Amino acid sequence: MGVGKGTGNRELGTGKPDSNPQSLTPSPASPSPQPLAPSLSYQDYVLEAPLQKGSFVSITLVWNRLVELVDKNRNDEYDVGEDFRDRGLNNLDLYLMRTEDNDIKQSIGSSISDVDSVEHIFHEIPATGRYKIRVQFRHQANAAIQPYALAWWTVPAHQ
Ligand SMILES: [Ca+2]
Ligand SMILES: [Ca+2]
Repeated sequence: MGVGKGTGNRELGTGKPDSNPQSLTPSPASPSPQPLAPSLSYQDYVLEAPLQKGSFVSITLVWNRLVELVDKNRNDEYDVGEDFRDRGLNNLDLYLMRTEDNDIKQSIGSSISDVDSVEHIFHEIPATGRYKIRVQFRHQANAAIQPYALAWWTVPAHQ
C-alpha cells in the first residue's frame, strides 16, 4: 500500500499495487507535477483507476511562502542583525472533479483558503467513476512560477 505523490518538477512516485483484491491500492495520476505559472492557471492530474463509490479520498497540496534576505552588507549570506522580507504567499487552490468536467463549479470537493500555504481535501466519492485532481493558480502575490507538492490517497473501484 502506498500513496501517489509528486513534488515540484520531479517524477511521480507510485506505490506498488497489492495482490490482494480486497486491499487498498494507490491510484497514481499523470502527468507529473510542474510549477504553476499564471499563464497556465491550472494543472489537472487524472487518476488512473476509477474510484469506488462510498470510499474516501485524501488530497494535500503544500507550497512555500516567499521570503527574501535583506542582505545589508551584500555578501549573499545571512549575518547577525540582517532580516528577512515577507514577499507574501501565492494563492493556490485544490479541487476534486469528475474527469469529464472542466468547470470548478461542478467540483466534488474543494479547498480554497485565501491565506494558507496548505490545501486539503478529505471527501467521500459519490459514484464509482473516473476523477481528477486540479491545482489552480488563483492569485499571484510574488513570483510568476509557483512550485508545489501534491500527495493523494484513494481507493480504486472493485474489480
Ligand atoms: Ca549579509
Ligand atoms: Ca488557496
